[in-house]
Amino acid sequence: GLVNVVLIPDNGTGGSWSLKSQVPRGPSPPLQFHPQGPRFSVQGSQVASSLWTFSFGLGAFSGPRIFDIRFRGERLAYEISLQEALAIYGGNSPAALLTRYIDGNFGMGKYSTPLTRGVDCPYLATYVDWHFLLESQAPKTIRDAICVFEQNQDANGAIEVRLHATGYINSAFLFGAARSYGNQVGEHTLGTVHTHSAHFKVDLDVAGKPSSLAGPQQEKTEEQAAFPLGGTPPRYVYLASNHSNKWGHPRGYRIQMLSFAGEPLPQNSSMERAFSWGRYQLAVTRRKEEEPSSTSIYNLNDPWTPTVDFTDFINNETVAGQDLVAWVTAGFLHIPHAEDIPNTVTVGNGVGFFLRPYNFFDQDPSFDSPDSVYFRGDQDAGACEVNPMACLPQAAACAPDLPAFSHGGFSHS
Ligand SMILES: [Cu+2]
Repeated sequence: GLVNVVLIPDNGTGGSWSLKSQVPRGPSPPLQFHPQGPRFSVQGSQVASSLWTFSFGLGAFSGPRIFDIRFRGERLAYEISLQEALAIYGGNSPAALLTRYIDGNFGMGKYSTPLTRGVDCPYLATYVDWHFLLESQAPKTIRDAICVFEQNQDANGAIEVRLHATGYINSAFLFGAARSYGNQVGEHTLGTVHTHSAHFKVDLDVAGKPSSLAGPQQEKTEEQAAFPLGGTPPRYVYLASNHSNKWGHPRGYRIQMLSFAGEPLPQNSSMERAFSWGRYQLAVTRRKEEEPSSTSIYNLNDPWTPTVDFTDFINNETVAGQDLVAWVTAGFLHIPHAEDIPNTVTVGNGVGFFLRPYNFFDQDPSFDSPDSVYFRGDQDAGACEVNPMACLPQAAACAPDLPAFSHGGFSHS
């Protein structure tokens, strides 16, 4: 037969894939800084502020995770961690339609790269190196792998977990009926349709106690506490301790999801069990030492007989009054379009969930926040003693003393 050869010129930094700007530089962007110094500290892997404390880390394969999350000294969660990220592609060529990334196998920690100061995180964020020992006799370091900064210190006791997709899209050579599987985004390039799904472990310890499922539905078994994608989402789900607030309601934390995920593959696909967690928007199971993770790094090597099949966690065991773990799926459909070139933007491509106090307190705890601003009509709002905002022009009169820019390089392990 005949092969149609198309020559793609290498235009270097002039190519459509290049991130090198072709326009002159403009004025500097706004800068976040702390007029009276940072209000949190980072020591080793511990973060502490006046309201929140937690430990953080990076799983070499599973990625970001935080532990022992406390609000005003009271523990809310033992662990909140990413478990897996998945992308399933379609297309009109074998290479495109067989592409299925199960990122934990590659290593979401291992493939971290140094964050760029002032670009990936605020300039004055605290940047923390990550050390790891993997596939080597000597430890390695990824500089500035994690950043910590105060953006919105939730004095109301809420925690937000959010994941954004960005970077270069997976694309395919454009031919035939390609446009049925995405958009043309370059001269010979099809941006291929795909799903993004991520799975999170949420091991709540509401008020330091093992937490049980509560809410209008009062589920009885793990089976009943698993909510399939496409089914009616639970409008109110919260985990509660057996202690009550002042008003006699169980002290709880509500899980509020923000996701547009669909089922990654139909359940009759022979590979689907490798990421069967994708069947559920939320599942609540009993906490077990032998069920530490909803996936395995080996699931990509043998998706037909996966090492960990999440559906095995869900059986007829009762969840009432037990120590429970919530497993949350967040994702969205991505049909790449012209604006995904050269890189997918983070804006609008974020999904995740909130953990919000639900009768956990006797009233909104931000009422006790030292950040509160309160003045009356008969007061001078321009006086620093009356209104803390009026102190800022003085406190923030000098430009901050910024650390010199340095960069940790482009390597990943
Ligand atoms: Cu995508």
